[in-house]
Amino acid sequence: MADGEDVHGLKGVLVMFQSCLDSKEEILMDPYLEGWKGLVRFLNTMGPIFSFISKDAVAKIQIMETFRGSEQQENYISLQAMVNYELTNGLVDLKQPGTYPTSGCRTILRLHRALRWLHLFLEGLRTSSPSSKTSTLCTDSYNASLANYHPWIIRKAATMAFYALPTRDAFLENMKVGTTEAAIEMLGEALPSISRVYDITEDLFTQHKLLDLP
Ligand code: 1Q0
Repeated sequence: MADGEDVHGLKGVLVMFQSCLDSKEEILMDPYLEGWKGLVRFLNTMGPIFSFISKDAVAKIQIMETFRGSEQQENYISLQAMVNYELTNGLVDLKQPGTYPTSGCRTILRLHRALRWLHLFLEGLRTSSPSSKTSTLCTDSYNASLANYHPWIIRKAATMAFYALPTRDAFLENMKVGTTEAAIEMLGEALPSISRVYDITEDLFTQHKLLDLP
């Protein structure tokens, strides 16, 4: 990260996703997890009503950090290395939950699905009109992505919580990049890298038939 860049603003977080991609277009685990940690910090500023969401995200980040701190850390240096290592060694429950409820592959798959929500939501925010409601933007992006993988009770709790979201202008201001216009411009610059990370992961998981891991 360049000197003087604010890691606490949304820009710093989105830049993390940009720096995930190495020269071979593999996704590096550490900046990927840093990106998620930054997003969780944002979520935590929005009030306790979102804590059931941030707790789940934190639990998943911790699973991955434990792999990165273990003797197998090199096998988790990138998403590609992880898929290769876990599949070669039979460390993933492919059809039903069993011996490996916290495999890296199934854990990253959950975050990967949430990244789709994030992209849709921020893109919605970027292209919204000043009178748009964040709860509607958030519900629409959730219904078009993550909701498809959640049981009714979680969908209900999530959509209720969305009513407590800050307004569009407060959101754009919380990004800490200056004016509303500057925040919108920043989103336009940063969103393509989120989409790139999403697409590469989607291809990787499709190629190895990992998109439905229990
Ligand atoms: C801004 C509002 C945040 C809305 C987040 C949308 C996601 C709703 C997800 C509801 C998840 C409920 C908790 C449990 C879910 C698990 O069952 C599920 C599956 O895991 P498993 O192990 O049971 O198979 N887990 C997931 O689907 C993962 C969910 C991770 C969500 C991570 C969300 C991180 C949010 C970041 C907020 C970013 C705000 C950015 C904008 C800032 C602008 C100033």
